[in-house]
Amino acid sequence: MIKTVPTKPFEGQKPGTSGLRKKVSVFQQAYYAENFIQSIFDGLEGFKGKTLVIGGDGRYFNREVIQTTIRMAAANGFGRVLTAKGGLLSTPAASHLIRKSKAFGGIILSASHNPGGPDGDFGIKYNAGNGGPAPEKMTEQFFANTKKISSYKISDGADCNLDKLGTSKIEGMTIEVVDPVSDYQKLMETLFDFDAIKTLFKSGFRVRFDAMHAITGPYGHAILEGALGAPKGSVVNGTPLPDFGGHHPDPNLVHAKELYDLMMSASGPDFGAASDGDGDRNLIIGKNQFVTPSDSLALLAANAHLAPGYAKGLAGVARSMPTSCAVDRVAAKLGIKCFETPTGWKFFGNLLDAGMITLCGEESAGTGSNHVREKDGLWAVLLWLNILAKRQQSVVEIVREHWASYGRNYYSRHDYEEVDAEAANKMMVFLRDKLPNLKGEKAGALAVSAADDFAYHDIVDGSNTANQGIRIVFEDGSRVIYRLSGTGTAGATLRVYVEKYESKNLGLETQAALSDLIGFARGIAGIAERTGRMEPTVIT
Ligand code: G16
Repeated sequence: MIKTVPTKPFEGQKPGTSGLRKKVSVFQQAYYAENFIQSIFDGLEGFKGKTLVIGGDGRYFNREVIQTTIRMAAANGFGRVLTAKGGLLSTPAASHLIRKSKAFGGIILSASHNPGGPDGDFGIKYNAGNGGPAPEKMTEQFFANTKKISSYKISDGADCNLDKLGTSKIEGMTIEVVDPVSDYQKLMETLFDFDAIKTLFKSGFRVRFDAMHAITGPYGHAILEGALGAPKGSVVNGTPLPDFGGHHPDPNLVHAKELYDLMMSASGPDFGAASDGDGDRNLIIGKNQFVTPSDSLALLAANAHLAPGYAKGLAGVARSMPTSCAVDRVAAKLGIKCFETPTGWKFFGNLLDAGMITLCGEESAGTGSNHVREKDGLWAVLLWLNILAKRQQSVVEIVREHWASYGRNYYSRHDYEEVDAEAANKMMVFLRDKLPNLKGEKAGALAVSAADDFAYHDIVDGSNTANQGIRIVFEDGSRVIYRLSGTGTAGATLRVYVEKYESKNLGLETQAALSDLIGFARGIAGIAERTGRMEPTVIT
């Protein structure tokens, strides 16, 4: 039976960079998840009888909200729900399933790289029929709906058996539980030279893929160890756990330190990689060579033609504004366009849909292509393996050759986590006010040539997005950028991005190469005085 349950608005159900993310305890309040899901459905038009994909990264509370979402989808009039065994779908696999099944859209339950478990984070986001995160206009509508919601619709039918593949019904709506990996694997087989990668593994090449007890474990086992023949044990932490084994599933040098240390040791394998909670981010480390996400994007763009799926070349590329300009140099050499978008994968969607770009990426460990409308961690790993198999060189050789021909964009991000939100906001206002007076200011010998608050005009749909980060550009193209994170769940996270281009000095230590710019960034914003923090929490 379908019930209409009275409810009332909750404060602050505003979706951030990637949907609504809050502590599990917040989502566990009565009707909290229901309110947001109903606000999403109320913001959509024309879905009656259509298909909705539902999946999550397996974190604590995933199963409960999947059942709730299924019951609410039935009550609101969807014709079919597609979900995967255990309710587990990586974000890129969900994007693919939406596209392949021509679904109306999808609900993805994840807080991405944020910690899980009862004290961790949870999240809900909506992806549209193109497989990509809902555009700004839609998320604004969802938010507006949360402020006026008075009831939600739900079926009181029984729970769906998520552990058995097959079809069942609730209120006349069909529920199909599918295998989470097989469709995604088939897609990867169309893009990459699996035979070449198999031969690479047969030759003794060794890989370690750290799935961080998150969603990519089953995908890694099936594709890397199964289809491609990497030795068993190449995939570690491959069983998804609701609390990610107590770890923080963020594939960076802090949270994947064990992998990093192994890759820097004499006994390490040839190639190391990791992916995050929901499988859309990637970390790439060669033997003795960490590859920054910005460099990885540039390297993949320069070498993508070596994979069958990209053999015809790239239509164009895109990067988020804070991502280093390394890929711009590759685009210039290839004679293709490079677009600069605000942070957030949703901004790539229109460019991908319009066929204007093939590859895109962000400094926050996300790289992807037109094969889905999300960034894709395992895809990036497979493209790297395809390139390594074809070039028959090590990661370090490929990276060094790249820098030798394009120069090197030294790059680092300094994060100040859980700072007082009011202090952080005030600092951004202070910087914004200071913009007109920054020209000519010096960082060491370098002078500021331009400064703005990044605004984006989407040439596909004509929309404008303002206040996307304070950007200070120096005369040699070096940059200092300030932005407040849109994915944190406690206080504010201030991100300071620092970049310097060098055409000749290619072997410097990164923080040393950037030291003048780092001192400048801290000084003009008054970070210590305003936030009480002398040093960042995380440096990547
Ligand atoms: C999300 C978006 C990314 C974006 C990142 C930024 O990542 O999907 O496109 O780069 O947020 O995070 P922040 O606002 O904290 O800098 P994810 O992996 O958390 O979904």
